[in-house]
Amino acid sequence: MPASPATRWDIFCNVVDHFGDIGVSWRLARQLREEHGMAVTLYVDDLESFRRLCPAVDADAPTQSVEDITVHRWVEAMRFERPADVVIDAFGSRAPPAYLEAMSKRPTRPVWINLEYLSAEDWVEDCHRVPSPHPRLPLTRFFFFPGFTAGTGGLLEERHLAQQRLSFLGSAEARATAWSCWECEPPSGERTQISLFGYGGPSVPTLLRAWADGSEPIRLLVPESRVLDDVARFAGQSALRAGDRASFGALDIAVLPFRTQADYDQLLWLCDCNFVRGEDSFVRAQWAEHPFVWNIYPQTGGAHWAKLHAFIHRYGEGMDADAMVAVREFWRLWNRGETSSATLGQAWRRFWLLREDLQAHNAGWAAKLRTLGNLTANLVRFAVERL
Ligand code: TRH
Repeated sequence: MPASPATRWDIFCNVVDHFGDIGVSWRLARQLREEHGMAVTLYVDDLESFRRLCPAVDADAPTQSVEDITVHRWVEAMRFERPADVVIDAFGSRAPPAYLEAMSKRPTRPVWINLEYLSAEDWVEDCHRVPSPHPRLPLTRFFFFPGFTAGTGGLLEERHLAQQRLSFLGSAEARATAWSCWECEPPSGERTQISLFGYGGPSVPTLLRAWADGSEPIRLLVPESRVLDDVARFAGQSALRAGDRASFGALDIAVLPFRTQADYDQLLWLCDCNFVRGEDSFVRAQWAEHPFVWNIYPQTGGAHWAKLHAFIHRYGEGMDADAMVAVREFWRLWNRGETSSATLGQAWRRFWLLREDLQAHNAGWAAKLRTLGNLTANLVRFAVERL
């Protein structure tokens, strides 16, 4: 049920830290524009983070058009245009009071959505699409939750992503081009290719030690990010940067530049195993279908553990019991900051022994997730019903 192309969407994105807030907001904005023909404006308070994953962004421009999306640097004292038909507060962002006042004065009130963080916990279904009236203004904001079940908004996935992945993997030329864009030699011999993106912590050098001492040749590909500090510590260096290479026993390390989201997708498709984090890379690893390891965003008071276990529980449905134990154990140690190389190394070997089972399970898991429809299409349907 496509909305009129004139439908205007404003997305407010306050970058709390890292890249997930803007990563998801940007993906959503592009999909709304490209696949649904919406007129999209993105308000972002940190253009520098945005520029990292989309180099076309000018971090100094107060207003610009990027891929046919209007991007405003969101600063406190700013004048807003007429409020849009649909307004999205992304991940705890709050459209400013002056904008809300203007929304409340529109003859047709905008559809106002609070796009929430991703979680596999049961309570999400109870809160999805729930209205929350503004305490003072005649406005209602609706909670919209991404998720892994039919009672949620689903996950972001571009319409042609699955097909693009298959074409990419079927083309030796496309794969070779991607390796060279990452400034890497294409894989040779039997080396396992692993990508590493995470928050860092003691389990990083611990696992690298286990890999270095192991018998399986591994090439570890690390895009420039926070985890690099721990990789550098393991390598005995004060810092590492894109282009650096190091070898320790069975382990070769290649530090990669941080590239666009589309390039990062290709890296996930190319690697045999992907260590991911947060929200967006975690979802992209699921579309990549290779075995993956999730470094969950750590929350104060340890609230993330319930989230981690809720996901493992859902993802593990239909999984072979041994594989389920191996995933739970290895992910738990990885997130806990395990410092025993013997313990973490053993958990890794158990996990990696089951890689073929995990790969097969992941194909079924991705297919199951696709049946939920994607988050953007679900959001459009929700908004159109209320316009
Ligand atoms: O950066 P993150 O840690 O973001 C987090 C999460 O969203 C978390 O839930 C939230 O609470 C916190 O931010 C504030 O991890 P995430 O979500 O995986 O986002 C990383 C983005 O970076 C993702 O869109 C992929 C992108 N990326 C690139 O575009 N190029 C790259 O080379 C790499 C490594 C990542």
